[in-house]
Amino acid sequence: MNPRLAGLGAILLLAAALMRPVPLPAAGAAPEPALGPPAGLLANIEHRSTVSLNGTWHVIVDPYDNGYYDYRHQPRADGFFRNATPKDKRDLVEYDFAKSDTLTVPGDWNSQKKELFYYEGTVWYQRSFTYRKPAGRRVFLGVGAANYLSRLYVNGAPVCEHEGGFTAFNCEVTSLVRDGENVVVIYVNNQRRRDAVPTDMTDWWNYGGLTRDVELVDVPAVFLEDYFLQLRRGSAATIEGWVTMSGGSAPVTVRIPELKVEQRIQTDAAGSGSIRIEAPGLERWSPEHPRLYEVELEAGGEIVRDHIGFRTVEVRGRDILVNGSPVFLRGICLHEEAPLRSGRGWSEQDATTLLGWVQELNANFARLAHYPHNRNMARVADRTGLFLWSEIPVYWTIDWENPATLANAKRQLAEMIRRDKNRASVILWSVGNETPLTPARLSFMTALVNAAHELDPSRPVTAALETHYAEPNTKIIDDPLGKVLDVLGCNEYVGWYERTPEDADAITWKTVYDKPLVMSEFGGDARAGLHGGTDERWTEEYQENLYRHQFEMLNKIDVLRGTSPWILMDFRSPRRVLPGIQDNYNRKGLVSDTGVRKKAFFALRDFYRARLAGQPPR
Ligand code: GCB
Repeated sequence: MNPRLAGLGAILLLAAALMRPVPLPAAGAAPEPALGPPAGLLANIEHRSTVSLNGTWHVIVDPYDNGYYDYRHQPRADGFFRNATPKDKRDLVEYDFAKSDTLTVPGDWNSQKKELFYYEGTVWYQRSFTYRKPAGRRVFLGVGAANYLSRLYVNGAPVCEHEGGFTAFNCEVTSLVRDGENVVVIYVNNQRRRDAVPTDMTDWWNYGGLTRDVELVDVPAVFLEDYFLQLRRGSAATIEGWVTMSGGSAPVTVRIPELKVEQRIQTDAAGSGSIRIEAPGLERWSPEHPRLYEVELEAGGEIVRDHIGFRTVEVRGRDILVNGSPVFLRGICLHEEAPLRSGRGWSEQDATTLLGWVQELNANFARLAHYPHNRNMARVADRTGLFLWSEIPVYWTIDWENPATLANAKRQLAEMIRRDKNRASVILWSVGNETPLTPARLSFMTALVNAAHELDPSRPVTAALETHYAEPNTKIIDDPLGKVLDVLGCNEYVGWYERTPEDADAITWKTVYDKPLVMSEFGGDARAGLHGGTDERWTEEYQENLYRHQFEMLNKIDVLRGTSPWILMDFRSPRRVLPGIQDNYNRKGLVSDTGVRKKAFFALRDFYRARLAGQPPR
């Protein structure tokens, strides 16, 4: 067993232990401050025994947080989470979920109701469900994402609180759910805050709400909570990893039927155990051959099934090696913006459409900007064969000196890694985007890089850096953060925010690091259907010309090992207000928000085709 993997197991166990729910007071007692943190995240929740709570929820829009605080700004014992109804004719209850409006879950509220388009504040979600409580089993309420701050209540009792709008969490509700009718109330608040992650200024729409699946999952009293399985670095057939049980220790059997291998391990007193399986004949996963194996993990009287691809990824000198061979990442960035309709994307269909467009570009890589995307993205990428870069929303100017902000960023990093660590498609964890060169930021970001390495020693860590001119025509990458990164990401906007597209021809690049570079952003805006000269901003011709000059420049960078221009599809941003052109959309997409491919789409497709054919990319 790789000792660093053993370290990962220990860290995740510790994190899981720290994240146990606190004991809950009975309904009727003062509810605050009883909202504990979530439980440890159950790996692969989607393939366990679940009951979906997706669908129609009643909602109360509460801009003054009146359902949470009293008029002295104290948390109310009789908040909306009680889901109260008047006991008699005299009783005063000033809300009524049953008569309130509804929203569909999953889904952001902004794109569902015109009056909520710009709304940033609190919305209370409520729904009832009939449940048959499975005997002897533990029950968890799982939320794929709630942007940004959420508080969960079941049958009037507090369950847990979660901060962060793009990561999954689950909370134990075993003692709160009952046979028959149950009610779940979820408070969701998407107010932007200076000290939050992300902070109050971004270039994307702050879609609020229960934006991903909500489900109940039931597991045995002693159950397999988490596991990690991957090829040992440098090996073609040795699978290593670990498992952690919750609620006690129990034997775990790991099986890969197609490879006819099986290992039974006894977990230790803390419920953890390590795995090492020799699997001769294993076919490794790659974009050209996205081979997945059904893996069975049997523990606590049930079998958890997953589909896992096995591959190695490492950095050697200036190269990114996958399965020991150097790769060039032919990529594109994308937001989690729903294709062909507006709003946050969340479904498998959304993932299939977006990643289908990525593959149409002859790409093998997508940078999921600027936060962890929904679980379908990595699943679809695993199946269809795409490398992914997955990022936390440490974006622009975070509150670098605030220890709570760092703790929050670390939590989101751990949640991102915990959910997707078994996905072969994910080859890079990114700890942030375009952060400024200050000492406070350097120590904040370094702490994140170290945390990512500890949590997952199997993958390289990157970040999208900024660059500057060392000489009039020489750009240099010398951000001190580069020292601790495995792969350098770099964003540049030659031809859009600086200089002209043609100026790119004369620009050369230098880096003080002998490491692989991914040009993680470049591009410019074009309104689909707007035509004109190559010197006319906002036209498709301008954007296409910009891409062509970028290709010239990029071809000369010797450490370049990948490109992910900005961006696959136009996306909503309140910063983009130019009437008739932007209309609240960032128009740097190669595809419009209605699915129209712009000229630059085809230019990039040809550039990647040449790269694929092994010709010097043009
Ligand atoms: C950037 C950011 C990205 C923006 C983009 C733009 O550098 O990383 O989030 O949307 O530029 O269009 O300005």
